[in-house]
Amino acid sequence: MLAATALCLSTANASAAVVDLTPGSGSTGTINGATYSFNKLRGGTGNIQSFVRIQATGTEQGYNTTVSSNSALPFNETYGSFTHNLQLNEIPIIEVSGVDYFEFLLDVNESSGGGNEFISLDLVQIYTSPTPGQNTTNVATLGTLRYDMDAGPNSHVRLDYSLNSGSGTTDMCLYLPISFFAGAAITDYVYLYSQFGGQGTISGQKYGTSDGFEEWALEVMDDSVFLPEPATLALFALAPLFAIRSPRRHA
Ligand SMILES: [Ca+2]
Ligand SMILES: [Ca+2]
Ligand SMILES: [Ca+2]
Repeated sequence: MLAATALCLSTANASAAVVDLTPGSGSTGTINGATYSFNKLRGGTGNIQSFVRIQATGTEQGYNTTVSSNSALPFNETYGSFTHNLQLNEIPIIEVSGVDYFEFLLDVNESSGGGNEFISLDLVQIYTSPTPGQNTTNVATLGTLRYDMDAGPNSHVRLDYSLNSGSGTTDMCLYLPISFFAGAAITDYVYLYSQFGGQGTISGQKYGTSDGFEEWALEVMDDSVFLPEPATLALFALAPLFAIRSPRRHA
């Protein structure tokens, strides 16, 4: 399983990708096998459930975890019920053209006008681990790296808050093939680490961070599918089957 993951990452794009979502509807792009899209790949609306909020001025970074106090948060996360642990079997799965993806939503909040509405998403790394509640600042030790936007060249995504202004409206959707998680237990904890604001000002567009929090969320609909979806079980081999029978093994 480790060999398969390494192969997946090593065969990724050879050149840096800039996914520009600032044109709005219809904008989309792929970085290292993950799709960053302005629009949802599947219609409908459901219950949006935040799992991490990140806020700082200029640049910011952070990942989802559950800790006991604000001071225990590793980076620029916002303390409270909107920042917490997440398990693999809590993430909705979307099937597009025969490929199953985990779907993550991003809602950004920036100042409007003067170019401040722009914001860059500079890094996404996703780890899985049997251990919840981690708060290390050494992100590479969080667990098994499942996805790295910057594996190979340094890529980023450009966003414009003013296209979907307001808290609770989705500005970007991230789709990760569930095959990236092969060999994980379905109860493994998922850490989504992201960085924003690193592009600074480009042609008057101020990609640095301002105003309110950036929020990663899941959208759960009445008919959402989660692991262990029968069609996906083969990918997860023996580990998930064991986890299903012993869900508290890693608790
Ligand atoms: Ca900005
Ligand atoms: Ca980057
Ligand atoms: Ca912001």
